[in-house]
Amino acid sequence: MNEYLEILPEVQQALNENKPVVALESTIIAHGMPYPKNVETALAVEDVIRANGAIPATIAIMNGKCMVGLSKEQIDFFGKEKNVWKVSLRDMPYIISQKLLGATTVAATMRIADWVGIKIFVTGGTGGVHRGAETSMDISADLTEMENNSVAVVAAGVKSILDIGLTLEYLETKGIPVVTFGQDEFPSFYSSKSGFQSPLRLDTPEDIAQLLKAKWQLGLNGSVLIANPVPKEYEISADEMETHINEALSAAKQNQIAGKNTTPFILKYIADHTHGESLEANIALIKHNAKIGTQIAVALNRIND
Ligand code: PSU
Ligand code: MN
Repeated sequence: MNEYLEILPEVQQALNENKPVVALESTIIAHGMPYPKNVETALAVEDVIRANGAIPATIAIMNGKCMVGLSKEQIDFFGKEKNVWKVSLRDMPYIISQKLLGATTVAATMRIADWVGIKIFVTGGTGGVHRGAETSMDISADLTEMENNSVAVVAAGVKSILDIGLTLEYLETKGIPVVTFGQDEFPSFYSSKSGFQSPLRLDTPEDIAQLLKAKWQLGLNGSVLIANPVPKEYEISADEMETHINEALSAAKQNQIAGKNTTPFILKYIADHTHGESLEANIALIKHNAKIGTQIAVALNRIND
């Protein structure tokens, strides 16, 4: 395994000393936001994690290795470079053996984080069950991966480009707790509302850390989806987003977008058609997730000592 892993010294030291480490994905850098906002955001998110008492580890693939922790220069490189694959689990062996550049999705990032013992992973939004999945069978490997390893994910819910109801059903089937931080309703990324009740609610990072400790000590392996609503001042109403989402979905259909291109196409379409408003919300919510996620990582570290 070591043959395929490269851990940044700062991250390795934190792991050795049992200090809290928070994982970050790189698909959001390479495919989720335009340059230079993507790089600025990735670096700002790392700063939030440090300011709250943990070490950030942005994960990506290069030179045949899973990189756990990137330097500022490497983050800038991934943000600028055009030739970066979006790498989910099925793509990993190809990208690694061919020594290509890979930005890791939630699924691939979680798997790599799990290998090195990182317990908390922060992102913007995860994949899920797509609208129309009953005929397309498009269910993100992010969900199957949540069943397979014990890394908790902090996200602002799932975007309503997905079928939120089916996504919650799927998570229930797989035994994955879904906990919303500080409110009863499950959030939908741009909006704190989704029309769906959150299966669980907790109001402090300490309580969430206690839930994680109990789950894993009970031998209930698998992830926990921690939903952290977008800060109020950046929220875009679910009704307003619905119009953009429907347009994006029909554009995807017209352009015969399928498979792994579906999510990036829809995300880009929405970003292009909401005049930057959605990008600002996206940046604000991921920083907020980094803050709450780090507080959970620090609390978990304390109670596990
Ligand atoms: N949803 C978002 N922003 C993102 C993604 C999803 O709101 O950046 C990215 C993440 O990297 C996620 C991936 O893991 O898309 C899911 O892709 P797919 O639906 O093809 O599994
Ligand atoms: Mn898919």
